[in-house]
Amino acid sequence: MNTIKPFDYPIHITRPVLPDLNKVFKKLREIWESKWLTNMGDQHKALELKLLQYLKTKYLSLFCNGTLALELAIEALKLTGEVITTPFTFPATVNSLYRSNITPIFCDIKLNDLNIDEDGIEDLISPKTSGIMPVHVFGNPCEVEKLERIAKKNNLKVIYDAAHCFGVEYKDIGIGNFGDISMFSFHATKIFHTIEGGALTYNNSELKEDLNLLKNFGIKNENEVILPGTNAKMNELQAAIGLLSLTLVKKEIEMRKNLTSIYQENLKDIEGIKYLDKKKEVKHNYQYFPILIDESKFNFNRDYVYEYLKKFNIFSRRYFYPLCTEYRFSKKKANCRIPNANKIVNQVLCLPLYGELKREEIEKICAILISTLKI
Ligand code: T4K
Repeated sequence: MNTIKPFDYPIHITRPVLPDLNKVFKKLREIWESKWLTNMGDQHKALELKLLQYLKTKYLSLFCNGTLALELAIEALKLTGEVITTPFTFPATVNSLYRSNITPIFCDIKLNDLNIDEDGIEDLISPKTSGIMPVHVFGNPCEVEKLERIAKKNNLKVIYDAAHCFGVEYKDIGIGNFGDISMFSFHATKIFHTIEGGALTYNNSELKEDLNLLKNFGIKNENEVILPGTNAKMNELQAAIGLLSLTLVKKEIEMRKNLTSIYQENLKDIEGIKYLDKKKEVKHNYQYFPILIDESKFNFNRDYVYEYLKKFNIFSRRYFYPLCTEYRFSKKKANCRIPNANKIVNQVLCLPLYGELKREEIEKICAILISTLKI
């Protein structure tokens, strides 16, 4: 019988980082006075400049969300046919391919970082392959150098889904510098957010104009519409929230780093529970804290623990269950071999992580998790 009492308030997987409301009012007043609400106004311009510096990238374009940004990246790079990607990701990654009439070809993942297995990619290349879309899962960078070599050798474009990677660096280089384009999500659940929003970063200056056209109906000027673009603009209120949240990111990352080490300390000797190792030469952002529960060593399987935590008012998440290959509209190829992804998808559990959490709350979450061993 467990004697630990449930939390008397819900502990969510995350909570948004919220700027001071007075500062938000001040920004709103500025916007109201300008009477400029969207279509690349002053807030938008200011945020683009700040993010270029923060993310240490050459070029950057803002969008109303990360998913549309991804779709427009695919269009800007003119990807067609097949794109090799991972089955272990949020629906947005592969849905952006389906929505662009591209068939995702699923490559297995690696057990050490849950990212696409770079060594499996070349076997999946066909005459129809136009690109690779790897995901830096949970903010852990893929092996970008290896991917670059594969892409170059096979003349393929690379779009990184860097939705979880705000502020992540590899060898002191902003993660958004790798590949042809990287997509960052600025959704409310991310360490940096604009409520909804996203950005693409890239090194090719020519993409800037194409992306501007694609996100603004293809309008070149008052007399010319030169391509069938859509509306994917970030508005001024979103950009203003971004400018304010950006000042909070450093502290949020610091707090999450401390909280992560409390989790690791409390869970380090528990047989059957593993967490991902810190990668060498990577500046992490501590966006998520995933653990892997191995049923053969731990008392229970991941789903049991997930439900058990709920009884204590703790809302962990099974990101990314189900695998993309299991969606009812998924076009899984008959020879799709993804044993690691099939194994991991039943083991991963993301535990609550956000700066406001207290040491005692994390210790209690761990104690409840460990208490399953005594059932
Ligand atoms: N690629 C990858 C790899 C991604 O993970 C994502 C998004 C994308 C692409 C697409 O980027 P965006 O188009 O979204 O910019 C959430 C987010 O909505 C989603 O952005 C994110 N990945 C995904 C991993 O997490 P859900 O379905 O888990 O959201 P939801 O509503 O269940 O929220 C999770 C928890 O967060 C809630 O239980 C409580 C807390 N929460 C949430 C919201 C919205 C709050 O406290 N306040 C809030 O306003 O997808």
